[in-house]
Amino acid sequence: IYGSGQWTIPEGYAANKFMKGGLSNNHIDPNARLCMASAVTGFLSTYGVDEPAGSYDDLDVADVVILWGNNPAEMHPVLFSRIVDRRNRGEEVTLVDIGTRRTRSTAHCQHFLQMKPQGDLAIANGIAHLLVRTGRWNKAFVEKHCAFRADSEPAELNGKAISFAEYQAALEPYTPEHVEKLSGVKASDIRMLAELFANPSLKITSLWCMGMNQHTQGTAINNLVHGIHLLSGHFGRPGDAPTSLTGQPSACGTVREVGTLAHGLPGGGNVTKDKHRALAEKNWNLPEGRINPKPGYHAVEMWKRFSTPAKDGGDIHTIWVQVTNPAQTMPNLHLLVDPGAKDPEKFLIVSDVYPTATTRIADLVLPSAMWVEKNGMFGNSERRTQQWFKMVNPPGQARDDTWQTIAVSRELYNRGHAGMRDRDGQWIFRTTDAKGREAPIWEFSHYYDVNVDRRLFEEYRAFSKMKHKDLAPYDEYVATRGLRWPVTQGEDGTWRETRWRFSEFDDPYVKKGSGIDFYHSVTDDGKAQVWFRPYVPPPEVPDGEYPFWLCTGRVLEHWHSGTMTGRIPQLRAAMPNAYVEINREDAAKLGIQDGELVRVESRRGAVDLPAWLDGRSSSPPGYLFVPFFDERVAINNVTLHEFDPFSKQPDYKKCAVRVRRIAR
Ligand SMILES: Nc1nc2c(c(=O)[nH]1)N[C@H]1C(S)=C(S)[C@@H](COP(=O)(O)OP(=O)(O)OC[C@H]3O[C@@H](n4cnc5c(=O)[nH]c(N)nc54)[C@H](O)[C@@H]3O)O[C@H]1N2
Ligand SMILES: Nc1nc2c(c(=O)[nH]1)N[C@H]1C(S)=C(S)[C@@H](COP(=O)(O)OP(=O)(O)OC[C@H]3O[C@@H](n4cnc5c(=O)[nH]c(N)nc54)[C@H](O)[C@@H]3O)O[C@H]1N2
Ligand SMILES: [Mo]
Repeated sequence: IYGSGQWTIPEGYAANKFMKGGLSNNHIDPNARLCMASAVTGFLSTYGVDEPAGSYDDLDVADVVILWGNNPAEMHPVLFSRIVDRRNRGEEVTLVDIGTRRTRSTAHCQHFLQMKPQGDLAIANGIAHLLVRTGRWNKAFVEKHCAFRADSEPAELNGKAISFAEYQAALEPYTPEHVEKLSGVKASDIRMLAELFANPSLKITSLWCMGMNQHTQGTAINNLVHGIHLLSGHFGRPGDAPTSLTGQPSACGTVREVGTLAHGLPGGGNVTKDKHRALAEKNWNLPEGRINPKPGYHAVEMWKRFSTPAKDGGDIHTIWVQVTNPAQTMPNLHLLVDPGAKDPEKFLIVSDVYPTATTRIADLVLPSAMWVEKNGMFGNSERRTQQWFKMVNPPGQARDDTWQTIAVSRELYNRGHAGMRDRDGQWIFRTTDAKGREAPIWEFSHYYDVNVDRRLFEEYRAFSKMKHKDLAPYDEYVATRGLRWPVTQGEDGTWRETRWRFSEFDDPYVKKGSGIDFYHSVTDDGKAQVWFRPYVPPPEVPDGEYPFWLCTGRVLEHWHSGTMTGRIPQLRAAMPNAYVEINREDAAKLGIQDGELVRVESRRGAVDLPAWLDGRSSSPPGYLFVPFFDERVAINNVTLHEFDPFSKQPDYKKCAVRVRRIAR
């Protein structure tokens, strides 16, 4: 199964249980591998547990907000308004934009630091270097709450412990002048950033999204940004937080918490750990040993093996795609999901609400109900779980994704598949009504006789205590606008959410008197890890043949592959087609006019599209940007699929291309 951060929590939970608990098959991975995987490995190796400690409340009180290569004016517009609107109320907030191009977000920032791709690694090390060299790191905080770490041989996610002296020595070369050479950001701006972090009276929030995660050093740069917050003590007070922003509505809730990654189990479990498999087998009432201890293939590997003929080792024969459009959004499409053709020996099932690049090459299309046409739950960036009820009926034969999974499971059960039975011989999705009778939820006409979401969520909730991600009962979410975990019950029976995790004043799991307690520490001593990670150059760098950098990403009007937003006339009219953002100087040199059709070509593929000069955003000379929403312009034929060694997340933000006019 290739799933999604746009799955509802019950959808992902049902698919995960069906695969890992039913079929003993761990080959289930979501599109969030392309999106949040590096944030996950960053949190795990820093704090021992996934997801941000802070919350959106930080944005109401921070004095400084730093954007590490993201464009929230277009990608998180509501949240970004929440920050900049503070200025209308007479509040001061300093915004710093570190990016490879000027965007609509830049226009609201006091500082714009133009960096080279991957320069972020050098910048973060430059800040740490200055804090240490000038003796202005937060010694009390570090002494009490931090330990130091660096890469191990062979490389493992948790690396090896190092001393402060070793950390200091490793940072030695990252002087502001050296960092300027590596990153392109002026030495004076590196000093300016270090001054901000050295000032204990400021409250600083860092925000990031795909610039840091879609990175072959994605885990490393996540570690480094957490590291400067920890080193300077800008952590754990309202307004002081390193906060990774999530892209999809439920990449946190469904992927990271429900554990729908190829190694995951609900509640933050890992299939390789005996204790975690045992807990899942107990909660699911499965015979011992049902869950396979070997992680399945991550997204890139899964698609490579699907696109490779069986005789050449392509051992994935069937993929069921739910709520995602890989024939447009996987990288290096010629290699991974050729949108033009599919091996006829292989079988592709696609659940979607509209015709897409992926349904076009599918062997079987399952029409699906959209969010307003079904019950659902999502979990967002700030650990908030939310619930909604269906508002309208789905048209025609469109069905809930959860129902599709359950109906297939039931059919396998009917045919005697042993995996669809629990330890007592009962169907793994057995659901009873208020009178205790089995509800025939495998028949769509009876699916809403009971609330299947509530039934699945209550089962799932039993996993949430393992990593202190405690969830409230389903009905609590019906009564609120959502609750941020851990949600704990007071003596009076009421449920209380947590806004600042690991901070004693707000998190009930923090040891009393400790102030801050990283209670899932990888070193089991309540400490977080401050990492040293070196600057490493990007995987592909422009040369004489392919002299330009290409960055890809998004625009305000469209959602990813545009299957939904492209069908809304106003949005289509506002942003009708993809374009290449090119600097006026480069355009003049190449004789390219605004709006003229050009070819953008890498070692992997080429696309033709119009040039846009002085558009809403601007790239410096030598840099291009192309959005990926337009199905007719398969820019992912051009992008790289090189990925981070720990997170397996590919880099869509930088590769080498050439651009030229198309002769007419
Ligand atoms: N309107 C709209 N909003 C969306 C989405 C959408 O499709 N449409 N999608 C959602 C999803 S799932 C996601 S993941 C988010 C993405 O949200 P963002 O990450 O904010 O947006 P992108 O356009 O993917 O990222 C482009 C930025 O990457 C930066 N970048 C390039 N190279 C580097 C580098 O080497 N290092 C660093 N640090 N930065 C670099 C550039 O400065 C560039 O502006 O948006 C979410 N919001
Ligand atoms: N070049 C480039 N490529 C990228 C990225 C990039 O920055 N650059 N970013 C990557 C990232 S961060 C992400 S998150 C991915 C996103 O990539 P995808 O997930 O592939 O893109 P979407 O367009 O969101 O696809 C969601 C699909 O689900 C369908 N759908 C909507 N609602 C439902 C439903 O309720 N049920 C079902 N069954 N289907 C539904 C939609 O019609 C759509 O086809 O793209 C990745 N690809
Ligand atoms: Mo994403």
